[in-house]
Amino acid sequence: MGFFDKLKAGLAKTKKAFVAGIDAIFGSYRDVGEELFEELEELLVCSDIGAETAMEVLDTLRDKIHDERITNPEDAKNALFEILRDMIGDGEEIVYEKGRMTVILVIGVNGVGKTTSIAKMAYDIKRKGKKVLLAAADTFRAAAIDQLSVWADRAGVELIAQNEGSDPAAVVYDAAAAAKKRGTDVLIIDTAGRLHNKKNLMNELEKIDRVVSRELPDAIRETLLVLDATTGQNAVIQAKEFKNAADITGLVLTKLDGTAKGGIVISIKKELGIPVKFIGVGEKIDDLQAFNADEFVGALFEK
Ligand SMILES: Nc1nc2c(ncn2[C@@H]2O[C@H](COP(=O)(O)OP(=O)(O)O)[C@@H](O)[C@H]2O)c(=O)[nH]1
Ligand SMILES: [Mg+2]
Repeated sequence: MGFFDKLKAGLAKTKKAFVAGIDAIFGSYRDVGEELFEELEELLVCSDIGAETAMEVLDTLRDKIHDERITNPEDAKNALFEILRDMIGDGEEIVYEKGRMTVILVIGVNGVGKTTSIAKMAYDIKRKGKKVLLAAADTFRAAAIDQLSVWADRAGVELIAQNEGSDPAAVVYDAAAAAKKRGTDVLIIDTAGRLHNKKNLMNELEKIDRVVSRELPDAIRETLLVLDATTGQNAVIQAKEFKNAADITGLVLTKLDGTAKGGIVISIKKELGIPVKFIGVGEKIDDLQAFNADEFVGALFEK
């Protein structure tokens, strides 16, 4: 399956729940009046863009309909899609520079898809001819280290790990040293998501951050927060917590293929002020895509 088809297939459930609902509403009225707006309000407020964003979208749509003197529902629907498109913002890419290492720290709660996303990223970056090294800084469970190791093999990249229970910052220290020695282009750090409280999480991430800053002072830094799209607005709440603990530079939104809640992509940048950089559309190694707003909108809204 090609890239765009995979995206389309991944968004099929969201399309069915969200876009089909919009289509049905605009298709069932002859003019753009209060009744249509009431139905639309109900759909948007109950969708995963969140109530606040939904109201803002509706206000903007009313203004646009007024300013552009839109009278037929088909034009109004296209105006709505334009508003949603603008809200998504543009995707931002990870920065790579020749001769300069990029360090990607990957954070997020347990089970959201950190390890799998790291493997997918590593696979893609390696295919582009760059040298990738993984650091297994989720040291809570031996299984987590094993899992990353299996994925590293699949992606064909090297891994730095220590034993279960070792200090994550020590793993990162080892990885930084190895990366320098081996001429690594991209170092990706897997972290644990099961830290008991916010203070703990903050300390852990700060410690890792200090090690990277000290050992790799010239590196380009990225901190990606992984969010599980199937959790809808809860993902937004999680992100707000993590924002207090780290300088997040981008989001990875996983499991879009398994959910009708893909509408979250529309509001997430507005709500958090952080761009979505990758989306996960399946469990296989090539099922992570750099986020591109136009492609996303195309896959979601086009027939
Ligand atoms: N369907 C689907 N499953 C995913 C995706 N990303 C991750 N998963 C699954 O989510 C589960 C947890 O992933 P894992 O990487 O171990 O999460 P971690 O605890 O954050 O490291 C695994 O079963 C993955 O296969 C995705 O984009 N789509
Ligand atoms: Mg993991």
